[in-house]
Amino acid sequence: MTELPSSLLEDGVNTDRRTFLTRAAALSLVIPAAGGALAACSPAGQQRADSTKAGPSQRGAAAPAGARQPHNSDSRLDSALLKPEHHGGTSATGTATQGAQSVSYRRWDPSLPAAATAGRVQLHWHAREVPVRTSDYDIIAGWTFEGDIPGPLVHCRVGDTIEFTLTNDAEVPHSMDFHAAQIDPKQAFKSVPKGQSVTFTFKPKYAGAFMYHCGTSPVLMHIGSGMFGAIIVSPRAPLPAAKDFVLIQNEFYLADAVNGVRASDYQKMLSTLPDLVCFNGRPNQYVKEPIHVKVGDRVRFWVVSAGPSHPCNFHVVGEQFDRVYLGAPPGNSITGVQTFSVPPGGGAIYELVCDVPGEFPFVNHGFGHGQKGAMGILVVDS
Ligand SMILES: [Cu+2]
Repeated sequence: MTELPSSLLEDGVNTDRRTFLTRAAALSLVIPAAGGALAACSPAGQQRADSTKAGPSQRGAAAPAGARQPHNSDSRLDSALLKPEHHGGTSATGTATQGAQSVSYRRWDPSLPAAATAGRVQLHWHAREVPVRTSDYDIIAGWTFEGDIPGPLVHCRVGDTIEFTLTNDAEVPHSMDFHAAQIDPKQAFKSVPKGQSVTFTFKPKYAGAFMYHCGTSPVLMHIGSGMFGAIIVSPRAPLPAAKDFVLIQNEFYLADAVNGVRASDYQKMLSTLPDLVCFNGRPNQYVKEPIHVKVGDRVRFWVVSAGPSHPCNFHVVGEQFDRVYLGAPPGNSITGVQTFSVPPGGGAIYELVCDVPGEFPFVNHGFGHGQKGAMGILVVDS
């Protein structure tokens, strides 16, 4: 077993890479869970648990005069979740905490699926509030597209027609904002209440790795609770053959567990000090189950930082990027890159050629965030 470079180790101790990373993840996860068990027995914990029963009329109550009001393109549907009496300002709404114990862990496949070939992509997604298991330790009260965090991966080509419908199954109003679209946001990205739908069509003008997210105000709360994903737009002329992977970084800001579920906490989101930072919604998932390629492969990472607030300073230990596309590929590239940052709400494409076998950690080189789960391992088999 190869060793983790000393720069990634505690005090330079020779610790097995995966053991160390897994242990580091466990330390940050187990302790809050224990705190949550205590909170669940306390009056405060009880109040939080009971708050999931609040009805729509309570959530829609008017704010006191003079209170700062969030708003978006349809401010009548803003989520009134910021007041402590409404779910403690957390994502523990509606069905987000129901049936949590039966939710199993699933590795999020980072492989880029083949692009749609018909020139037309029809998507009908549902906004759903459901528990999502992100590790052995945590079940998160998720606000989701299609029941997972991140939402479904979309792969199309420049000029394809994307016909999109969002139906809201959830208690809270939700919406969809595709960064790959050029469209009137007031119409297309409007919030829809439970049981209603919004439909719009667009043609991606540029290739790239684009974020999508719920745009309902406060956007911080909706992205932070899990409503984000990626649409990968390939150029019409194919890029060089490669093993293509998608990494979507996000932060989780979590309250202590109540009945085994951790809700996303809006006040913590405002502090911008996350509990977890993940690639594809699960901390350290590609440390536990690495990505495998072969010597000689060209590897292309399509990286999106969903935030809601932090960049991804993407780096592969023991490698250099032959090319980083800052904008639409195949143009806009720089060569010989060690680390390059993706801003929250942005995307970039990283290419490397695997010249030698080995285990190559890919990390957020902002290690305060890498250590919270934004790490994985690329195994290059001979
Ligand atoms: Cu939403």
